[in-house]
Amino acid sequence: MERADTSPQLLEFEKKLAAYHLKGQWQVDANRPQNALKNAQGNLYIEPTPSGVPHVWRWADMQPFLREACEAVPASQTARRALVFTNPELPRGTTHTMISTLQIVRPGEIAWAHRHAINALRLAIKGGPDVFTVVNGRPLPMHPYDVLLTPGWTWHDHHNQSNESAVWLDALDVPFTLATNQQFYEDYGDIAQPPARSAANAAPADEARPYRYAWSEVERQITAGADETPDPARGRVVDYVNPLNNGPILPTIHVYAQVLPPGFEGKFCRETASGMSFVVRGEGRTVFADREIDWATHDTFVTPNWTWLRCVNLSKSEPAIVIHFSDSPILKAFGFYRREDETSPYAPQPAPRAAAERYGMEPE
Ligand code: 1HN
Repeated sequence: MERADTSPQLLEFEKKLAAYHLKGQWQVDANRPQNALKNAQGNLYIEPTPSGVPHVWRWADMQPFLREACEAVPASQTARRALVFTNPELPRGTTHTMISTLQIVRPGEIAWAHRHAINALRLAIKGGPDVFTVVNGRPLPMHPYDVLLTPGWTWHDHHNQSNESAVWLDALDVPFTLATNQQFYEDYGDIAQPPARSAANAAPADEARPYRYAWSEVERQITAGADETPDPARGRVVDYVNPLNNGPILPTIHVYAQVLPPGFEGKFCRETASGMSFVVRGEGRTVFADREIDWATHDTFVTPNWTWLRCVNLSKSEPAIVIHFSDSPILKAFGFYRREDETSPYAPQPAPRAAAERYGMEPE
């Protein structure tokens, strides 16, 4: 932004400040991004600019890449054979705080043991009893849609002792870890942890804390709540909860399953949290102010922070189930979290098609 009315005296003063590694706040204000919203005086942010854009990575497109990754990337080459979903409008990351990656482990392979400050979880897509992750010495099976946690600084190695490739979605707080400059990392040394856990590796609350959230249990909760009224924006929500504190299952990432009933047409909402959504089953659409994203089973899509959206189940007969990863715990920890619903004066107006349907008109 051009600065108006800059007197020679002010410029001289700023030069003097610079020699002492000082800057006036008035100078900092002048360096905001062009698209940031300003107050009437044009000199303050009034709300966040979304980081990155909505985008979908389609399962149908990913499958050949996973196959090719197995040929092109030998297990010895990398700790993890994982494809990083990179937001088209961000220098790194799926959102500005989180990444998700699609990982494949071939029969007989071990993704070697390591630990890092990064908090991470896995959502199994193709797995079974012979696919497992060892977390701080505890082997945990990865059945389809199970969620496994590797909280920061827990040792973890992944094993595939089945006859088919195992595939899962990772969700990690990598960009947040980098932004706060906390990227500690350590190799275990051996390729895998010994079967019996070592007390030296255990975090204090380790025994009590679950590292595995079985899909069978989430499905049970979904069925048990079938009669509950859906939230107007998100559908029916089943939160994943840490039983030790009733909080989110990772310090930085909250997970919930969304069930959109057949024909569900959600209301617009926006929140300061950014998110990544994995489609367990069904076909739907997420409507943003400037675009629509259609999604289907096993697709992953990103919902940037402070972005108006509403979700639609395109099927009139089947529910759609989506697992959502949100960075809301980071925001809630510091009182930053905000949400607005469709009653906000800033909410997008209904699309012409919806308006036409509502008033029984023909769309133009
Ligand atoms: C990681 O440790 C895993 O443990 C997967 O499976 C993806 C992406 C970035 C940094 C560490 C894993 C990762 C990762």
